[in-house]
Parts: sequence; C-alpha cells; structure tokens
Amino acid sequence: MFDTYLDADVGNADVLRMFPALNIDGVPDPVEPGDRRRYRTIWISDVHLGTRGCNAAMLLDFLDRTDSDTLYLVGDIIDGWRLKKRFFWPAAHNEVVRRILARARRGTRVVYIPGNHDEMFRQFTGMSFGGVDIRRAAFHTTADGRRLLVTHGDEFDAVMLAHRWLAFVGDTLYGLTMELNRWTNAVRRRLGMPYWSLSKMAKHKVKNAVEFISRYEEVVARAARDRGVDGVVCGHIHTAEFRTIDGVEYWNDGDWVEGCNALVEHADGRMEILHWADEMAARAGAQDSAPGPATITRLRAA
Ligand SMILES: [Mn+2]
Repeated sequence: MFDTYLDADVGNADVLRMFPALNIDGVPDPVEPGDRRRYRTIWISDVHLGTRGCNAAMLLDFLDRTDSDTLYLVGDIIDGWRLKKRFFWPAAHNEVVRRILARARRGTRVVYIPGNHDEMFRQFTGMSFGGVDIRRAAFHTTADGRRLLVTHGDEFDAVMLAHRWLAFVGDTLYGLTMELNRWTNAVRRRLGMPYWSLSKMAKHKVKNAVEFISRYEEVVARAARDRGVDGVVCGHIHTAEFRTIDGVEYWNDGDWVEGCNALVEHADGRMEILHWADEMAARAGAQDSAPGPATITRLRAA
C-alpha cells in the first residue's frame, strides 16, 4: 500500500505547476554561500531520492538558500527499496547528492544516519565517504547544552507505514465514501434495511491512524528518556512535529515527499521546524508584487 503512495504523482509535477520558473532539469541557480541563511544545525530526512514522490526541486531550493555547521541526514535519503524494483534517477536527484557532498567539502560536518529504505548503507556504519560520516544513530548537543538522540526511528515501529498511508488517503477517501454512503443507503432504504454509515467506519479508521502516530511519538520519547537524554530527533513517519512528552523533547523533522520540512537549530540553541513550500510561496508572492501584509508579517516573525 505504501508503494502506491510513493508512486503517486505528487512531487515534482506539482512543484513545476506551482513554480513554473523552477526548471528542475536545468536546476535553479545556486545562491552564493555568503548569502545563505545560516543555522548551527540542520536535520532533514525521508527525502526518498529515486522515487517520483521526492520533491527534489524544493529540496535543491532549500539546500541552495541555507547553510549550517552540521547537517544531519536522518535516514530514507535514497529509497533503495524502490530503486531495486524500478530504476528512477532524474538529474535533480543527482544534484541533491552533489549539493550535499559540496557542503561537506565546504566544511559542513555531514552525518548520515541511514533509515530503513536506505538500510544498505548501514553496513558502512562508522566509516566516512567524501566527508560524510555514516552512523547508526548520533548524540547532538545544542548550543544551550541539551543532549539529543538523533535516530531515523524505524526501530520503534512495525506497521506504521501502512497506517501513515491510511492517514494520507484519508481525506480523499472520506469524500468518496460520503458519495458511496449516500448511494448504499438509498439502496438499503429501498430494500427496507436500516441506515448504515460507511463514512463513520472510514473516519474511525483514520482516527486510529492519528492515534497510532501519537503512540509512536510517545514510544520514541520514552526510549530517549531511558537513555537519559533531554530529547530525540527522528523522521520516518513523515509527520513533522514538536512535542514535550514526560519532560522529553520529541522532534520529527518531517519529509520531502509531502511536507517538505527541515528541522533547524539557531545559533542560540533555539530549534524550529521549517515548512519550505510556504517559504517558497511567500518568496514567489514577494517577487510578483510589492510586499503584501502577509510578507511583512513573515519578515517580522523571522
Ligand atoms: Mn523510514
């Protein structure tokens, strides 16, 4: 089921429709390193290079406009599972790899923690390639002294992917179910059968998925607390989130399939989840016209 989700035509096609100026084959113009937004740390995960779902164009834009002392690649960067079935590797995906290696050359400390979709890199744990350190997990100390466990997070679930897929199709399915519901009950009424709610059943299933994600977050936070750290950074479930659970910080850096999120640490240790699609949309709006109220608010907030 998750395979269908990754194969769905979300991703670059939509990005091109939204931002026609972004030619992915030609790759957007890199911004000079000096003009980039500087962070102490950047965490990204669940890029799924090698699948059509990967939003490589947005990730390139993000990589070209930001910089950091440390970059954590928190797993599922390359989707080996899909690549094994069908080879898909457009120029933009290659550019993502090149940009990351270029950062390592420029002096960014790059730590790659393979996930379950790129588990073939786990055999190289402890090694370093082109300035990229491969680790099974890592401990990160923030500028204000908090100790964070960094892990992809697949070790904490068995069936999350199917549930996540359920949450993804939930909205579309709900509308469809409503239609079907009406139709079914018209037939049932004619046959003298009582009303039966299909959509209620579907909603219950989606609610279960939401509960499942919440339970996953608690399991990860508890594991972090058992290790005596102040917090945990993970990915895997494609749901960017910050929660404090039993005094432990749970940070999920999201994904580059749907959410297009990055987690960043500012120079003072303050952390923030970025929604890059919103940032790009705001920038496109600012270019189209004089800065509107929305842009001004954004700038003030930044
Ligand atoms: Mn994963």
